[in-house]
Amino acid sequence: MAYEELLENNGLTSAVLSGGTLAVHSPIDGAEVARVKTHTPEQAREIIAAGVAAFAAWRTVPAPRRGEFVRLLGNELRVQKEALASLVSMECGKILQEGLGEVQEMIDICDFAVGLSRQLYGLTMPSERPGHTMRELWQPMGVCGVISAFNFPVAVWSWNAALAMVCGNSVIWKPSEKTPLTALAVQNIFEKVATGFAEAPVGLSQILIGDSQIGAAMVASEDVPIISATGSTGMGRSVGRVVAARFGRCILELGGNNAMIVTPSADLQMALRAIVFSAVGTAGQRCTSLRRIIVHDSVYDELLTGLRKAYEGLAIGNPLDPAVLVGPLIDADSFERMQQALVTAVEQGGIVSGGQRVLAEQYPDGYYVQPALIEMPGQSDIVKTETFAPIVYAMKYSSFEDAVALQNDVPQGLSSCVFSGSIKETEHFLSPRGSDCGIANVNIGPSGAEIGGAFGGEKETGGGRESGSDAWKAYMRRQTVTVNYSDELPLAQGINFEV
Ligand code: UN1
Repeated sequence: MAYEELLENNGLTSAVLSGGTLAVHSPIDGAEVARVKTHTPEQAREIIAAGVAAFAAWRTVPAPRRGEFVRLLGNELRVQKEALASLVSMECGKILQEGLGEVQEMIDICDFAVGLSRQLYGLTMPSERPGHTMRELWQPMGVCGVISAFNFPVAVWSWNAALAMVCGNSVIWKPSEKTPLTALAVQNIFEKVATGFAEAPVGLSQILIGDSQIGAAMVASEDVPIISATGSTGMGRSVGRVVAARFGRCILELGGNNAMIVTPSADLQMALRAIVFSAVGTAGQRCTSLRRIIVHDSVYDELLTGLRKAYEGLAIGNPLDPAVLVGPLIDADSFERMQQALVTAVEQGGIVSGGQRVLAEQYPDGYYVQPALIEMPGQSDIVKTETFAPIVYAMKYSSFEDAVALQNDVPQGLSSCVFSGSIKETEHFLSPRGSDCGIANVNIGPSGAEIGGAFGGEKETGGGRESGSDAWKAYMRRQTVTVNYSDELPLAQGINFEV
């Protein structure tokens, strides 16, 4: 399908896109697909002001009505699922199956948020004073700024926006400069739903398009009490500092360096399938991608032989072709960083298979690679570094304690997993002496989390949690309330203070 048709199916006609300056390229072939208009600093201020005004109205709409709005948004996403997923594939290069999965995650979080809109529960607690009650209220916060990365160009917005909106907040979304088209497509869907919903104020969710300076204006603004940022650890470090300096709240979802431990009792066929999906899926460009395998000596050769074979048979190519499993890297810079990592790995004792560019004749400006499998003598610096590409480092272990220590001995702490048939090993992995990550899986890979659980990780991953469980609490402020319905004024702790 021609790119123009993909755009038009998402309401992005040439009239909508004309006059812009931000060039958007498809990683499929490097072709310039569109030029998108960017916002000026003045417009960024107006957008923030509109977000503040929208919040003032939205917070008074009852939460279940806010949920009804999100329900309608989920329904519209169902209608647009194929069209939006194809655009996601075209703009960020993930295969269509994964594009469809990404839009499904949006639908799932909308469903979750609808139920949540009737369950923003606070606790009640007994007061120590006679004739008093105590309870907690969860109140809306204000504007929630969302910064998203190219690799999940639409789902990350929805994990934040669906929760933020049922919690009574307004939203401003700064998408990656590499993927503004999918953001505009989502904004079209949002506006269609908002136009038909009387209580939805203008500016309930807006987009802010531009470079990191435009993002910085939002990050620095005292009118944006929550910043939820997904991306590199470097980005998170600078965003986190600025937000902390103004006592704002950050939800950071940064780099991962996710490992799998494969023990002697593991189902090796299952482990192999999980490794391939999580290491080469999205061309290794998920924050949850598998980057390290820590394999017991006794099964190492068998597993590696199987993996090499599976890697040789991988279908690499146009992500819109249903037979393809591995699409392109996002751009030339990403390819260069991958090649540099391969060189460094060899310097540090690694033995590399794969990693080379493929399909260069067919796509001179598209960066397709054979996923790399690198055997490492130990966990050297390059293994501790997140390279956003399909590279998996393989290391051996002999004692399970050592394997867990190796898995934890990296700066990042997002996702982790163990393949084992031994309850002693799997429970050790899930114990306080086990994985130090935000996500710890048994007999499944580190990527592809469901929205029902809280998503995020520790250490350099930033500590934030999005999506399911009680992650919604990060989008609200907790208010402790004490009411005196008696005729006396007793003081807590039995203090006597007669005036
Ligand atoms: C990301 O790469 O930023 O668990 C998020 C997963 C997806 C989310 C990835 N549900 O792989």
